[in-house]
Amino acid sequence: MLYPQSNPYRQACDLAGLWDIRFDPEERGLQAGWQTGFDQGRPAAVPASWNDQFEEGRDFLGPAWYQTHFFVPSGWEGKRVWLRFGSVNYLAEAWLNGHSLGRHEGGHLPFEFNVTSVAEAGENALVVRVDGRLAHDRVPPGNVSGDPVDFFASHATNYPPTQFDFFPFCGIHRPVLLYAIPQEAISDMTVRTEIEEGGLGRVQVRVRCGDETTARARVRLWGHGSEATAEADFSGDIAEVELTVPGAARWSPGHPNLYDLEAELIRGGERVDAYRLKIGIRTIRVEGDALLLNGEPVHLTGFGRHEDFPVVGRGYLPAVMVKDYALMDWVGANSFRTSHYPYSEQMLDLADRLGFLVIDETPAVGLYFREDGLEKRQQLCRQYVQEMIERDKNHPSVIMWSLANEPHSTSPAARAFFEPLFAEARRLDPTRPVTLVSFLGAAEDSFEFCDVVCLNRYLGWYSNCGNLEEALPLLSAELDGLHEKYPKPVLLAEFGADALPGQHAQPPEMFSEEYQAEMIAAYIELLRQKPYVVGEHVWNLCDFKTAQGVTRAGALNYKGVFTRDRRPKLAAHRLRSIWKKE
Ligand code: BDP
Repeated sequence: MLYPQSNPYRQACDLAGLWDIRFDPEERGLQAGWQTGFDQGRPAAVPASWNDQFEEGRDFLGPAWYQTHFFVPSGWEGKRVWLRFGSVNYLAEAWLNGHSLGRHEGGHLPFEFNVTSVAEAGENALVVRVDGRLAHDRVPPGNVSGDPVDFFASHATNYPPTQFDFFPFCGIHRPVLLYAIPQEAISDMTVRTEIEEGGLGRVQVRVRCGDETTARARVRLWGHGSEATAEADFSGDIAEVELTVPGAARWSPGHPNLYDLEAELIRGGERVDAYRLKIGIRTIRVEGDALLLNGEPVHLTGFGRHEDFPVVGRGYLPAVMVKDYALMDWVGANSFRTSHYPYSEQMLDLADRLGFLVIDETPAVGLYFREDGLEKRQQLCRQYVQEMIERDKNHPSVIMWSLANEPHSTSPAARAFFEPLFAEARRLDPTRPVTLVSFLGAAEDSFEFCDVVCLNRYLGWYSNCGNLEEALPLLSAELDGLHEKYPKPVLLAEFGADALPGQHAQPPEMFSEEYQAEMIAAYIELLRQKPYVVGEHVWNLCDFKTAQGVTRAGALNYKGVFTRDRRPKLAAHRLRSIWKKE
């Protein structure tokens, strides 16, 4: 899915601002006809989570209704007009001027509606109903079954009852864009790159047009002293070209070289549409125990993280995004995982530009495999894989797809659940490794399908508490055993300890900044002795908001090496001294 952009053929406008919101705990809105608009709305910021904007909104998960009004800009007559939502958590249903536009399930991924026939020349009323409630047949699911078999003991009594360790923020979380495209328009582009020996870059571009077309596609690439152009007719709605770039400037974390690439639609010698992308020429593959970027082994240093900040919750906040890259750079990270859902498009644009490697993860966290609702959960997971790959396939920064985090099962059902998802991911994108992230023996059968074995381990924290001497040999033996069974590269995708900022202890003990720093450093030292380990991702970059529960003081997870307001703990300095040396 292409992000809306403005150029002589396309225009986009952002509907961000103060919308009206009305909570509907008794679910009267649909019957009362709020679809056409409602009274007694209060101002609410969009994009942002609603939870920390209102006293009674904190633990309210919906449904809530949003409304706003807008005018379609002049000059859009004769164009196709679309309305695009970057992310609404969790279930969204929208109406424009009382006409139903449709619904979308799942936060963190975009969806859009063609509103050409329902948008008015005058003022337009947009209404969105958002339902973020937790349910067993939603993904991620809630602990609603009440059956302790279904969830971690530690999350069993959470409030709100999540089946995952982060706050279930609700609302319109990313930009809502109204945009216009020509009647005949480019609807998708897929870019794949290869580098031949001798440094010749090959850039394959597949252009899709909204409908079958007799127009021609022209693709131009420029940058780093090169220029290339190719043209092709469409066959049906697809046109494919290949461009070659001698001596290509490869994209990598140290050298995030980007090229400009523009596809144009040409009819009778005239340009009728154009779309521009930034692309990077690079390859990524797994060979034996190594992860190869541009043919060279790469070792991942970095974090699992969250989109989370006080007051805005999970809302898009560009300044924090920029700050987080500055912190990751300062500490010497070269990568991160979008735990536990795809992040904003802008986050990936910056990763391309600043040179970070990204493991892009679907929102399938805390999955469980009881029969009840299983089919629906699987169908949602499939949808997420498709939507994520469609959205993010052209980013050079994205080096791997993660299909789930910590599925809760050792049952055979997990295997049957994941096998088709891996196949789907590989069908959609044969160029990137695919993985899922496992924990404590669960779903490890599915490692068979993974290109890289990714796992989360907390020995010295949740087990062998405070005793690293005991924990480390166990971890070491476990990693060796796992690698023997699955001879593939291994990434430790999470490890870490909670540290209360300002808490100190010598000798180090749990919850002190010293213990967190010691534990992280000791893990890294151990991992570096294993030639098959291709990376270390500390959990977490920053402290983040969780549901309330006995293991989460102040409803925060304190495993950040930075605080929630982005101040370094001792561990950040320690990491910097390790990673920056390299
Ligand atoms: C892991 C989860 C992560 C949690 C972390 C923790 O993947 O979401 O926040 O544990 O307990 O199991 O801190």
